[in-house]
Amino acid sequence: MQHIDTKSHLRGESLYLDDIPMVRGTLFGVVYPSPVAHGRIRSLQLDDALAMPGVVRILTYKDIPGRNQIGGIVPDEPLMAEHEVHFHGMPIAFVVAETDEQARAAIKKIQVDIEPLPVITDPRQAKALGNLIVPPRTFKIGDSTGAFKNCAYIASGRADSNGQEHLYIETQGAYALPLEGGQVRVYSSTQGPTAVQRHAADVLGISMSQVEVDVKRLGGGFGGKEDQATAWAVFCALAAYLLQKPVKYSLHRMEDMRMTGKRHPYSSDFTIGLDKDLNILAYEVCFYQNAGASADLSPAVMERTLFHCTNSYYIPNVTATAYSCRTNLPPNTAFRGFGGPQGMFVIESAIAQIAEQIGVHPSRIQEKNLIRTGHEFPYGQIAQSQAPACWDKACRHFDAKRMMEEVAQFNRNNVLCKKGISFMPICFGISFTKTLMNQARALVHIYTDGSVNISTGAVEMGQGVSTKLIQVAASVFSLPAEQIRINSTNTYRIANTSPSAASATADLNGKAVELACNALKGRLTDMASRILQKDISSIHFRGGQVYVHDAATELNWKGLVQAAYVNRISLSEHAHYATPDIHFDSSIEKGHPFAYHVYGTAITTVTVDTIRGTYQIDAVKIVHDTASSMNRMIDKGQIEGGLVQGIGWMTMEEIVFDQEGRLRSNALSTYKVPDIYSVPGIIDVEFHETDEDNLAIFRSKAVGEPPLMYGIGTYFALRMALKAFNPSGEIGFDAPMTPEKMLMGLYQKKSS
Ligand code: LUZ
Ligand code: MOS
Repeated sequence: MQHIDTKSHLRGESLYLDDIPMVRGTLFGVVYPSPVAHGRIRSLQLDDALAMPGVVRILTYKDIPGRNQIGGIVPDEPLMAEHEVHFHGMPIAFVVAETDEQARAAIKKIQVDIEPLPVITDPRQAKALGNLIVPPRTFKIGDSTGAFKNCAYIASGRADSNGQEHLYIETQGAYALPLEGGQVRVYSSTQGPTAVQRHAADVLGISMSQVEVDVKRLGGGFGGKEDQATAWAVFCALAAYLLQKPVKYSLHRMEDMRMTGKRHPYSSDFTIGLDKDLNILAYEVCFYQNAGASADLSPAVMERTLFHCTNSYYIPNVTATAYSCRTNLPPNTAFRGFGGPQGMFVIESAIAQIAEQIGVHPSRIQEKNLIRTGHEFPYGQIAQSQAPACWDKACRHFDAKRMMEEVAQFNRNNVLCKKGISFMPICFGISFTKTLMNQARALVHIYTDGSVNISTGAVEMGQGVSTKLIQVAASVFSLPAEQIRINSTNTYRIANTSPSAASATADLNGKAVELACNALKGRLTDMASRILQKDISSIHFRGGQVYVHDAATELNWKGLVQAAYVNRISLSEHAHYATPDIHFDSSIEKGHPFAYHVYGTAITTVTVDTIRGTYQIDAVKIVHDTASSMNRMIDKGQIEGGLVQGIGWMTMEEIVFDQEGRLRSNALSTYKVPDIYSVPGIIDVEFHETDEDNLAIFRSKAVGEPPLMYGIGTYFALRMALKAFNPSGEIGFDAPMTPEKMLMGLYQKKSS
């Protein structure tokens, strides 16, 4: 089935937040952001701004009727600064005017006097000062200290990975309307409608039952709207509530880039130990996460870093510690992979380092240590592994041996260009790491004309979840997809939703839809059995027709639905799904947190221009563990898109903050994302299809985040090419590998 939005996207007819027809009298809000990264507010001068044409009101924290607080996990994030500012871009005031332009002109007239405080942007420095968001956590299996004594090879080092701007095409924004009786309706470009509802209620000092949040679709989220869509929505809700007028705020790109958090940069130290047969015996790692100025989702992101610190490998002795460090950057947040990629980058760096030391290709070590079914992850879950199967299939299907030989031969024959090849196995756990979040609900109505209408907590952000949900209903009812519609995501229809995140949205909401549809189907089957005077077990639905065994009857879907209505049988169902069998005990850091894992292997080849430091990615060849894909076209799109986003993070996307905590890479002129010219020449995706029994919807494994981590392979392929030119250069592990860094590395001399 084609993505249901294909036609409307192509024709520009899909509706986003900015396309919602505006009600007469709508006002426009703009945030006044802090001009410094850290300081004490001495005075705030609003009079000049208030005198500007069209300005209706300027809100500060003093206008908040409820709590000035939007922290999701830790209550450490005010909606608007009170006496201190903690990052450049932190909201101080909200200007409301008759037009967007007037509001934007007015913020230029606001004057704030801030006594500067020291600005910290480095997580190690923050840790040294004791500035932690939450206490550190350690995952431990075996005895790493003892195991190092039995190692033939040991390597230590440091690995750094930078942040990443989400760059959803649709910027953040919201539109709020006052309703009667102190209620508000908020249209928000959010992955988490319930988070918006909860915080809006809290800030306004009203109940959640008074806040309706509605989401049609997003023009991309990537995690950037899991937690950080909330502020803008709450600003609009607050202004609409106080002024009793509709209020809209749609962020400009540079505002969005400056004020919102990004993927967490990490700085990490590792030690890895191998026996003489290249078995990894021990691994110790310490992660310094740059959380930014408040917690946001950082503790959860840090947790997932620990879960994925051994990537796709079995290591019997591991000690992994993570610090979430408070700095004066915008609070960093969820980004596709959610800390997992950062953890995986470090173990891959460790393997690359020790491979260099031993003088083998890293793939020898990687292959040798792939996790197998029955092996235990450091957090206690026992693997049901497709890692060796994906690796072997990739080697066979793409003839990895020949690819390796071709690279070696090319490098023997060329000086001006060098090639590199890397292998990147992935392993990603599916479920929110916070067990309670793994629940979802669906509401399914069948109308008397036979048409079907579905509501769930899933947010469509381009990933195709709506299409998959329709597939679920169409399959259970055996109806053509056109007969099934999917509603906007709305907190009045579906309550207490988890955000659309963690790659789990289709699984959780799909299972709820399946349960609801099966309940309805049961009632309709019963009805058909009474009408046709046949045994229930003989009744089947096929293509909108009722069958008895294999014979079509006179009764069709619509007739059956009408009969059910006449007989006063409910044609609506609300179902609840909660992932079974998952649990985690954080007091011992052990459990079974994931419904299942997704595996895969990417083989990447690159060519580096050794004069210029520029490079191209020749090919990325992937075997991806889909189990039984329910939509190959959508899944392939996620795999290709995830890969390219991961490559961007590892190669060209370079976030730069200056010493004062100001974002210098604050526009598309200074922050480069992959375009059609920089994507791999070849992307070859082979589905690893199995009929393995799993907890995925229709056994079709989650696909949202895992493919991003294939992009890490590009970093290491580039490094191999660099080393082919300059074997003795000590270049460290510091992503992204921009062409500039590549050039420096190519001509770097060994220091000694
Ligand atoms: N969000 C979240 C996530 O709240 N918990 C998670 O475990 C998660 N994992 C991936 C992406 N978003
Ligand atoms: Mo996400 S990083 O699954 O919002």
